[in-house]
Amino acid sequence: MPSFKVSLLDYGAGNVRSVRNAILANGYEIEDITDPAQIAQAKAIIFPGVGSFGSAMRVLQEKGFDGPLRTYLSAHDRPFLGICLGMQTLFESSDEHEDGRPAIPGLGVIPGKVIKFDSTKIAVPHIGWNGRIVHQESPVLRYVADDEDTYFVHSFYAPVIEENKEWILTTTTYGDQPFVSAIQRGSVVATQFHPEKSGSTGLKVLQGFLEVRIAESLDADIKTETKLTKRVVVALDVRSNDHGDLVVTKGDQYDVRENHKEGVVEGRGGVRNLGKPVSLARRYYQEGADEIAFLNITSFRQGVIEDMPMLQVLEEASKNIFVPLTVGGGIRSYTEPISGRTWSALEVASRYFRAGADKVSMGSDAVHAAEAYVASGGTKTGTTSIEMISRVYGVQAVVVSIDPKRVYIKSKEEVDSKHVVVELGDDQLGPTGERLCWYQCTVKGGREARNICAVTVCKACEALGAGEIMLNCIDMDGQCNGFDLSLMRAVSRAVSIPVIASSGAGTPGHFTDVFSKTNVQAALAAGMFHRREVEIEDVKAAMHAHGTATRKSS
Ligand code: 1PR
Repeated sequence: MPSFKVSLLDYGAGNVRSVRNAILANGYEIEDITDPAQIAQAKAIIFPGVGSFGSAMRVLQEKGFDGPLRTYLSAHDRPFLGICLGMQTLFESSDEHEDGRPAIPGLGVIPGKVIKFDSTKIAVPHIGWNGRIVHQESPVLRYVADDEDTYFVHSFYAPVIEENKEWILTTTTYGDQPFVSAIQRGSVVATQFHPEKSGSTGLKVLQGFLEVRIAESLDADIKTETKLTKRVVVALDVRSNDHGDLVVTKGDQYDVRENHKEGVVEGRGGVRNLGKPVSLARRYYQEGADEIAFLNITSFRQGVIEDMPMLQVLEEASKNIFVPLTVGGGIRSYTEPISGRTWSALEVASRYFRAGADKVSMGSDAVHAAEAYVASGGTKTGTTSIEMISRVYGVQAVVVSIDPKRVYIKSKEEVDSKHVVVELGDDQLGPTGERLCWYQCTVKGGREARNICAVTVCKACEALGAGEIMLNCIDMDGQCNGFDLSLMRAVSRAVSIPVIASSGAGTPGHFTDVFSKTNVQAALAAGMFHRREVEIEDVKAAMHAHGTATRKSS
């Protein structure tokens, strides 16, 4: 049993539950730093930065943590692990400011300024599993093989410059941009990637850190490149069945009821039950899923805060699933019918982040926000859920999940000129041979169609501060005929944030298709994995054989 407790610097801005769980999984106890005086006494500090650089530094200053931290870090001989923003705050400054507030300098331990990736060249944020080039012999990485990927999610990065070379432990390449992905000097370590979200690889990094010894620092020497892998995401559509049990279900074009007579409700079959959310998610983590999404598909019927089971699902799942968890369904402002108490979308999201979610995904609310944004000629009010949540938790924490369906047309003139019309492939023609369609957005789980197209919604949501698009397609959902490549192409060309292709996967080849024929960064499947028709390792093997970068599951 380790002889010391790990001191966790949790300044209350987001999900540090996973970091806690990862420390516990390594067999260490945790002590929270709530008073600046604890910093000097700490045996090892872990600082998981969450939110934006400006807000993190402001909170550190307000709580009086910044001075003691600088002292703790100054001799490089006290164990410290900064994670993500916790690494960036070690630099002198950042281009990431809080809206309307003056720039705040960083802790200034490492020379250099943190800057933003160029979204005209690559999708921003950099989200997903990528490798690293090791520049120092370090005990922190002693249990990790060179080809094991780790999970990144960030829009800003620390460039490699002459002045910080002696700090560099690893670098990583995104597009053709190398950046600092980990630093170490003595016992001070920090990673741009998230060990707590990097599966068993991340747990081994934590283990290495907690056993840290002083490493020799070497000059950085950039030799080669790493590659962001394409992610395989599993979605669990969750709802109560007719007996009130929370189950993972799966629809055909969003209809989740069996067609047979057993358990008939209102003349229709019962809700398909494909398993329990937490145990199924655990299975997918162990089998190598790069990310897991829980979608509460009936949340429009009830408030999410009343929906305690989903919060419990997140709490349980995050105990031993160390890859990113997204939760969607009902992320919007909400008034409780009996008490009249109103929850803002930000408060709802905060509950989920505290329960263990890394990202929240918004469906209906995002479509309504996009409609208002377009109607106002592109004015941001600062009050939409997307804006409020991304301001506090960062754009990378805000996913927009939309549910479009095709509207076939014979010619562009038939349709409002504001809709983006897409040409269909020969195998995708409409019922009477239509070669064109527009993708109409829906809300309430596909029940209500809106007069706005998917491309417009995605562009508007990006402008409002969404960091990623989960792009479903009702026509393809559950059909196992492959992703809607026309839709994926149209949206991934129109936005510069990452797109997750969803709906329709039935074979490993569907993944290699969508990755080779469109610019999406991730692809999601549900039914084929739930029914065990295809295993995650089959998908990854096909991607590997096809030359698509994929994370080796460790
Ligand atoms: O509108 O913010 O409350 O969010 C509701 C969320 O629930 C949205 O993300 C919406 O997509 C989802 N949702 C609502 N109703 C359904 C339904 O199926 N009846 N599920 C639903 C959407 C889409 C994917 C599905 C893929 C892959 N499901 O999650 O898993 O299509 O399936 P496949 O691989 O089997 O083809 P809000």
